[in-house]
Amino acid sequence: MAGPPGASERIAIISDVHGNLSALETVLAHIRAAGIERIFNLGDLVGKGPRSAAVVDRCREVCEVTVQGNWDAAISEGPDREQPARQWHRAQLGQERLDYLAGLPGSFDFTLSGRRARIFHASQLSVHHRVHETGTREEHRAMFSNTLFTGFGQEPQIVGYGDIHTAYARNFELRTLFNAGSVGNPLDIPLACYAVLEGRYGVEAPHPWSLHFVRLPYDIEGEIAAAEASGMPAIGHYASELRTAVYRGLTAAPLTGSPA
Ligand SMILES: [Mn+2]
Repeated sequence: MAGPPGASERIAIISDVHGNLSALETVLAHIRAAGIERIFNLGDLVGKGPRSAAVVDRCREVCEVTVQGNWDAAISEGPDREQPARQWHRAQLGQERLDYLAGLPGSFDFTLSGRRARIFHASQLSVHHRVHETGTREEHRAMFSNTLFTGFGQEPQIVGYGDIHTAYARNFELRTLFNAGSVGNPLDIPLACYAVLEGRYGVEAPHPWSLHFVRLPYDIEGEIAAAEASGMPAIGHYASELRTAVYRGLTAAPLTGSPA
């Protein structure tokens, strides 16, 4: 249970589930067993994996905050005859879930142990503007600025994001930038990943806080079997990414270019 108001508590930050229900259930069981009650979701609930509808339903049950990802936006935008994979995912989801995905906010601000924190999917500019760990100092600094996309609250000192499916954290210029990695489509280590922020939620005064990452083995072959049974398009790319954590855009095989 959550402690008394102002007590230290943990927030699980999950991201990029991408329709991988096997990985999501493994992560949620771990979060539950750890006694973590708050779950924030950095988006890309859908696409790539076979069970986007079940993932959306599960995330709506358990996530206190969910921001929109680039796949959530692209798939919910509307039908596109040029992209059969998107059509397939739209058909699985149905209109009510598509409307939910289209209506998700872009970013969310909160305070933790006296630090102002902000989460969004990809960057301060949009769900489609990608910033890598190897980006420039200027790109990383800009992640802390206010834009029309983030709104004009107090500028954050902690920024957490998803999108690149690669977990990392770095401190510079009195700020902390972290990426929560990916639950369902990790492209660094082929283990489901989530981040944990611990501190006093909503408390303006300085107190101890911490950030760490959790990596979990899950049933990759079971997930691939579910994808095969579903008749999902681009299953070869999906299976390869789950097994190897190598992005489809970096393989030599002919590709049906899909963004992370
Ligand atoms: Mn993604």
